[in-house]
Amino acid sequence: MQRTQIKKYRIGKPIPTDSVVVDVELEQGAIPYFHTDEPAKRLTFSLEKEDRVYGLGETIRGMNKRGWIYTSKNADDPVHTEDKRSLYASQNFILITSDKRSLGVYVDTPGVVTFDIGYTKLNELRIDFEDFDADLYFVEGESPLSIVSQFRHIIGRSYIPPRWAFGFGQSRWGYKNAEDVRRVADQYEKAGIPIDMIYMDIDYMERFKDFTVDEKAFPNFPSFVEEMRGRGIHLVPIIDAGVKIEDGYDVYEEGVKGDFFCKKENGENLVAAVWPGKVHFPDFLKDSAREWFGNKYKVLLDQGIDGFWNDMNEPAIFYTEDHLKEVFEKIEDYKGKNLDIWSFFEFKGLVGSIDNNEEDYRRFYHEYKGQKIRHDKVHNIFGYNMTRAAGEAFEKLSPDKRILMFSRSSFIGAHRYGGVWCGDNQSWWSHLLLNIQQMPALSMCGFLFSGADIGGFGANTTEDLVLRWTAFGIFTPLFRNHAALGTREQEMYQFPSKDVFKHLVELRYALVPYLYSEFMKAALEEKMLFKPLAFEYSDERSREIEDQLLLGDSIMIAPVYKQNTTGRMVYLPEDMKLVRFRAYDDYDEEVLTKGDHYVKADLNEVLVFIRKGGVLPLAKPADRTTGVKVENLNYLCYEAKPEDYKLYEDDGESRL
Ligand code: MIG
Repeated sequence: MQRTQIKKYRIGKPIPTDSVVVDVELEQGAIPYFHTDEPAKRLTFSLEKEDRVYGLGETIRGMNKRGWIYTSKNADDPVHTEDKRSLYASQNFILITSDKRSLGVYVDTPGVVTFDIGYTKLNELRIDFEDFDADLYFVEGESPLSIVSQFRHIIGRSYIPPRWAFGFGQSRWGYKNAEDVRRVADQYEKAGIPIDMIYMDIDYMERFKDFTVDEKAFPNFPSFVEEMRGRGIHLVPIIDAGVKIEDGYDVYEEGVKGDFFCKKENGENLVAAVWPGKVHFPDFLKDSAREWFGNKYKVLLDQGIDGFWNDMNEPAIFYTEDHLKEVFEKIEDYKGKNLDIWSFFEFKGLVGSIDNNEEDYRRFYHEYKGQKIRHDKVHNIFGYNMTRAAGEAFEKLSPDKRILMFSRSSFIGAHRYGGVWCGDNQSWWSHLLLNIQQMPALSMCGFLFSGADIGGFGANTTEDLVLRWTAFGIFTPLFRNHAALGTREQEMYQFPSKDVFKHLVELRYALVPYLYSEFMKAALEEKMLFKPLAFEYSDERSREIEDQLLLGDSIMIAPVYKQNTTGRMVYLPEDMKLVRFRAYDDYDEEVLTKGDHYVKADLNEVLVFIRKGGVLPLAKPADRTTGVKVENLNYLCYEAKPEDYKLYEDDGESRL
């Protein structure tokens, strides 16, 4: 542990989060670097003009977080616009850096924290607390990368998925039965587009009950799972946080009997409503409940399932029984009255704010580490502990084989048990850019196995957006096309350019040896997988590049994220070799000099830049990742030899 230059300070009496797994001695004395304003529950840091601030994991806006205000308060909000302050995650790690200094700060508290990074005052970083209780970790180091790696060391090793999870996955909310799923597989096979996974959204369940399968829609489920496995396809079902209240439903009955659900002040189980109708929430913070819920995944593991995605775990609440009652009572008051404008707005707000209502998060309690704690105080670690429930259980239920797991809601610590997807984005070009910008911040916080819904989840997409998004998605570990119920169908085979999609996905499969190697190095050596240019190049221009990424040690990528363009400006911090791919075996190469270039990239082309000394191994693609071999690789090099590349290899499924 002593290789770290980490200092830990404490304010107040923080509720532990278990996000840090290495013992760091507590320092006494005043908090360094920041000015502490106890009555205001605020820490202040003066930013110099040159300082850039990175981090916060999955959130809105650019890579350099300066100039906005972000609140860690996990939210089920499907409209990820620039004006928002919170998304589904709380990943409270930031890095302040300039030529003169670099400092990492981790704010460890499950409570609400606001990072005002030059919002109120351009040159001030304020960290505001709802409760002034937190462990603060200050990480010094000579470079951003060394700071991140020290930080990653104290939060423990990132989750490692099975190698097949690096394949392509198709998803859509609305596949209703086995026939729908078969059709997806058939169409991908017909189009010759590789695929490893088909995701099952809430409709596979019997009336949205966790750990059930609708018998009518999926008769003899285990044999269907086997049938799909026979075709080389993994089915990946969704699990929601709420457990349906229904007599005779074993999960509900066990939960009541075992005292595993979240309770109201009066000791009764909270009644909320989500997709299943009325539900109780498992108290994932309570050890016994976490263990119980985790073991439930066995029901599906036993039927041949080996991957899951955890949803609605902020938790999202459509309404609570108690709040709904109050709303109806208040509505009675309005009835028959001549509403003035203000009462009208009040009335409208009453009904309009029923879901994910602030008050509701104060209506229930957890039993956490032997204490009764109101939900809002630990809200941000709820989803984390759902994923932890699964992750801890998988170690016992599947001691030999890795299980695919990723979650919507997260907090640092959850990165040890699963990855994340970036929630309900929209089919907007701006969200393709957002996806690019989220990746390095996720790497900083340990969430290596991550990605966003390719093509966009909400709203109707367009073919060119799906193409461009796929051309970026082939580089993200989680590579999944997913869309919302009611939106335009966006499976690749829905579009005329099936061949282009085929070439893109084949290129992904050709990249699997590289992606898997770099991913594993990032996990095992506590490195970043995606890096902003400025983390490796010290020139001024690199600091302002917000739409290019370093991926692993060999390459830089520059995705096209604007509509109606046939190329883009690319900044090269040093000479690099451009490889313009039309297919894994059809590309041209050209050395470009340091500086700005307008680089052509049509809808069927992908730009990869090999760095000096970089080696990019390419495999022969296959229909499934299992067919992608590491023998006879084609090595693309720039001022390097194939032998210079350290390929990481293992069986892709044993636990490490
Ligand atoms: O209220 O399960 O983010 O991926 O398709 C919506 C249905 C619930 C939200 C997830 C999305 C999923 C959807 N879910």
